[in-house]
Amino acid sequence: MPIREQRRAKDYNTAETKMLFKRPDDIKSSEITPKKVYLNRRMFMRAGALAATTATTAVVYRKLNSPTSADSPSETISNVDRLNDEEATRQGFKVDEKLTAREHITNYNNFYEFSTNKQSVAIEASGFVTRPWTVVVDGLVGKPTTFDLDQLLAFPQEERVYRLRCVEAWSMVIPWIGFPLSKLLGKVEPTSQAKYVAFQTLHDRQRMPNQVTGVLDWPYVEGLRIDEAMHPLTILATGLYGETLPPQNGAPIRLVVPWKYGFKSIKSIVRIDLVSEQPPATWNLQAPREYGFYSNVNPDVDHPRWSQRREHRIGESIFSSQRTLLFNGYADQVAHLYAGMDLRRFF
Ligand SMILES: Nc1nc2c(c(=O)[nH]1)N[C@H]1C(S)=C(S)[C@@H](COP(=O)(O)O)O[C@H]1N2
Ligand SMILES: [Mo]
Repeated sequence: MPIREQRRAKDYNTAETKMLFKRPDDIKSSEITPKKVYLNRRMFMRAGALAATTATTAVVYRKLNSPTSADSPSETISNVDRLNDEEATRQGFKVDEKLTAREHITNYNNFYEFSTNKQSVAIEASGFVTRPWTVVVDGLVGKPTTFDLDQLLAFPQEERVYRLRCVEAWSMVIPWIGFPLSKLLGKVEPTSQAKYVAFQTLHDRQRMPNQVTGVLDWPYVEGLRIDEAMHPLTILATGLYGETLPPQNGAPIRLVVPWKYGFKSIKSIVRIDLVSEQPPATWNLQAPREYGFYSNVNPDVDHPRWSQRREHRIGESIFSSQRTLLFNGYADQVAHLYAGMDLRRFF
């Protein structure tokens, strides 16, 4: 048996398979990839823009015969609140666009703690153990609290269908499950000095093997202004396609801020601090000229090395692209947060 097959078989045998939740009714089973299906092809190759190595805007695809991606066992999520479509669309909670297939969402990932190769993240992360897990919420709050996973899953879970726009000019449409970050912050009672929220990913070289490299400063950190953090579109995601998050998508809990470039949506969070000053953010520290703290999706602000005017929707024809929208299409909901700010200066 090839070594990778062995490893996957082992991971499946030891992983939890407890059925926690039920799949939402409105997701057709045909859209859901059966568990334990391995893709026999490499899906997409794109120059690693974030890796700061290559900077081509050409999208290059290759088909290979060797299996390069894996799916991981996950649990179904039940008791998911769903708004009626009209209200959900008005609030930006549900975009009326074709969902990206689950196999793409779970096999084309940026998660540098496991690999800088998008097609390898799923395999490298497949044995990632996410129970027990705690998120410490601390800092300028009245009630510092450590939440375990069951407490986080006890927040009423909602479905959100959001666009995800990576700074590398590709995008997806993802049906997340999660809950507003504002609900969590409400529990800890931020003080009036709290102006920003700082987030931290797990730092554990044993469990996140690529943290032995210096490709980024670990742990991965991110931040939001408090009004951004409290915005109803900002969620902590616990699942996608009706099931708990696969490791490669940031299990067991990650941030999703749909009007910002994907790197703001920090994965596998263990710590959230309410702070008074703008907190550090990994890609901003890495290359401040290229990745701003705000990083709102903006087709008019080019990356220094490529245009942000258009994006390739993963799963669509390899030759197709579409216009990128200001605030990733969420301007009606969020533009007011930046009234009076020069969007070119605060990029
Ligand atoms: N901890 C951590 N969070 C991360 C990243 C990462 O490398 N490490 N990559 C970011 C980037 S660049 C993107 S585009 C999204 C990708 O999320 P997805 O793999 O679920 O699509 O995760 C973001 N969150
Ligand atoms: Mo990204």
